[in-house]
Amino acid sequence: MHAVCAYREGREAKHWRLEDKCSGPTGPRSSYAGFFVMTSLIFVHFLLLGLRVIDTTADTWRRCTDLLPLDLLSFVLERDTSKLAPGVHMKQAGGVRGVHFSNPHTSMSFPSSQLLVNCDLFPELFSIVVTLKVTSSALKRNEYIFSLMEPKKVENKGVGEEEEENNKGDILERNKERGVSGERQVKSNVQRGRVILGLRFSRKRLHFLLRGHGGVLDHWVFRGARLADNQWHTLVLSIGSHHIRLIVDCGSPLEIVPSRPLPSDLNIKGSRFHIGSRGRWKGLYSGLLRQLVLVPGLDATHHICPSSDPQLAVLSVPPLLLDLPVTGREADGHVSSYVTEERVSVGLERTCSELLQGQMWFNPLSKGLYLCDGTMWITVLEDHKRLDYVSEHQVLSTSSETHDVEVFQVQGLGMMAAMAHRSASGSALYLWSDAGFQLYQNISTYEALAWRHFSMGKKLYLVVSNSGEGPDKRKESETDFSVIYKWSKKRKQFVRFQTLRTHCARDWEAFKINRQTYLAVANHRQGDNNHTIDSVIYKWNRLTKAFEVYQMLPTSGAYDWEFFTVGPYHFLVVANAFDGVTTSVDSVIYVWVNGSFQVFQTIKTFCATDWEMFQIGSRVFLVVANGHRLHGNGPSQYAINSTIYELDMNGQLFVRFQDIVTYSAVDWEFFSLGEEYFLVVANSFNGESYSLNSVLYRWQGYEGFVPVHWLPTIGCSDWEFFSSKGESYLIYSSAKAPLSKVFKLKIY
Ligand SMILES: [Ca+2]
Ligand SMILES: [Ca+2]
Ligand SMILES: [Ca+2]
Repeated sequence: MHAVCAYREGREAKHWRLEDKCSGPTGPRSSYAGFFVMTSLIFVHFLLLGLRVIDTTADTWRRCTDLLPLDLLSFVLERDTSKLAPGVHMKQAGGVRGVHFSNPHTSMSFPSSQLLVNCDLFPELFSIVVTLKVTSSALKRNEYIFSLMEPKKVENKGVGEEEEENNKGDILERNKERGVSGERQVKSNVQRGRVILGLRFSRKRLHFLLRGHGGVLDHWVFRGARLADNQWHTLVLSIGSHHIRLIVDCGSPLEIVPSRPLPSDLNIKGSRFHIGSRGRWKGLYSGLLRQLVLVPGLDATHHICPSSDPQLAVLSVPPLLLDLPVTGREADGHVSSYVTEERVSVGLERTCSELLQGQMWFNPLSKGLYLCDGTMWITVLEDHKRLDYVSEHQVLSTSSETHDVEVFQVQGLGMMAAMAHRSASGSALYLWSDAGFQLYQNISTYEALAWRHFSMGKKLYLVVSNSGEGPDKRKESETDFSVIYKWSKKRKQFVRFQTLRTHCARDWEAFKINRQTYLAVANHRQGDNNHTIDSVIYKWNRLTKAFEVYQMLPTSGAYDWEFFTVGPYHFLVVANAFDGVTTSVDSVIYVWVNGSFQVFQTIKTFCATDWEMFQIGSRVFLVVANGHRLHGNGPSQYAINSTIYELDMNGQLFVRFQDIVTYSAVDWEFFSLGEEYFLVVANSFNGESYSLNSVLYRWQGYEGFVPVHWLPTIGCSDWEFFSSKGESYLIYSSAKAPLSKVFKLKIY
């Protein structure tokens, strides 16, 4: 039989679709919440006065600066590793892989704000690295390698971009007279949006397009580049305010000096990247594309050239295009250079596995050279101190699928992981050793959903929530409960301590306020379909030596509690997933006032499954994992924004800081390595497949988080970060396969 909670999810899905058309959250309830926001805000206004104030300047345009190289091709191809996007095909030429586009599919397009986050002005200096193979059919057409398009507008724009197709001179600069005179191109009742920036082929020539002063699209043509010869080529195009320089296959540069400086205020707000097209059939790139990297803020030439294989010089190539078959290129007669090249890969990131044992990796940005020993990269040479990479450390077979992992330290014994296993055969505790996690203790659970550890004094406890059927298929009321276990130093085991009645509890949170210990349970659902129920705060009673009900808080399909403290103030946030009708419900931030939690702020969420609080310097952030969204009777939407909020001390509110597209996200994990900050998201489902990448994001300062690693996962249910003996690790659990994986993180 299915788990009670998991099984009902299927039923819920149908149910939601049926009832979603009726109504959303009702008016009275919203204003009720609003009332509390108002009153508590006035109160908290005074509370927060003593806190440090953040200087927020929201009115000026922000320039995108200090960014890492942005691998545009990986960004679109790595969203789902289980299959290629429609309209994208992997092809091989000369033993080298590239992708071919058969239609301008939307999956090859994304808002620029996903990579250039929280900034509006394109970097003044940047470079573009492309490895491509142009086919002969490109010779007569205009084909876009990539484009950055303005948001769609309905109004008539008149003068501006059009199909500039004439080419005068070897290197033609500023073909603008056509834009000004507007002779052939005034066909633009622009509904499709205009090119802001683009790289395209037409008639054997490479064109660089940039929307410049006065909204006119300037374009520059590199005529002598000789790219259309059916061979692989790697281009580095470097753009500064006074130069546009093209280097082909690490050869001598072709340079254009614009007659006036390029615009420094290129506004990209609302724009979209299109890879291999400009978002429509006309202009679709017909050749093969292997590498496409945007490098903001610097000329990447010296990171790539000189190269032992200049036609295929690498800054960053999508993983699925990397595995070259051993045969193929030998036919080119470069056996010796082939061997050299294959033993030393070049690029931004790579996972070291048994397959790559003995392989060297040169990272051109850090100028570091590494050797794969079968599990991790050993440093051979290094010139830079901020590199990081992720390698698979352990694949842990578990007795069943897992809903949650909890990692904690047991004094005198070591690091432990408690896993909430789905099967009725129970859950397991694992003990960490250098080889990884080993089974330590089995604990009877009934379709466990969540574990949480906490301590009181020197005593260690664990609490687990059960949701399902017992071994005798008893009624759920007999198995829908949570159990607290206490660590016995004598027996070196966890032993049963207290039982609490819960309702398909999705999460336990433990915290202390004024040296009192509290537990908060997220009751997800009672009975078959009752989601608007109370979740409960329990308080430890020192006299009775038990947890007792302290406060009830109304929740809607609660999935997660997150407790945190800012200065002297204590916050508790609930992730509300579903109210019986819709997933579009308010999640609530509570603040501790006079001995109880009161509403501080409500935030609209979409099947919220997790909140994670983190601090960077004095800044306080909260990120929500949004699971999915419903549109009327239509199918659920799983690719939706999860949002990072920042506490604005002036407004005493959490305000939107950054949206990140996630795929049925179920967990966020924040951690720091050295002086760098990371977030990893558990993407669990994209509407079709459970095999998809979880994504690791790195804090880029002002701009927020940008994706830096894609970690393949199956039905990812949880990420946890931990460190041991100076090494840092991430573990993920799978709700769809009986395995968990430990990854090792490295930073220099
Ligand atoms: Ca966990
Ligand atoms: Ca959480
Ligand atoms: Ca987690």
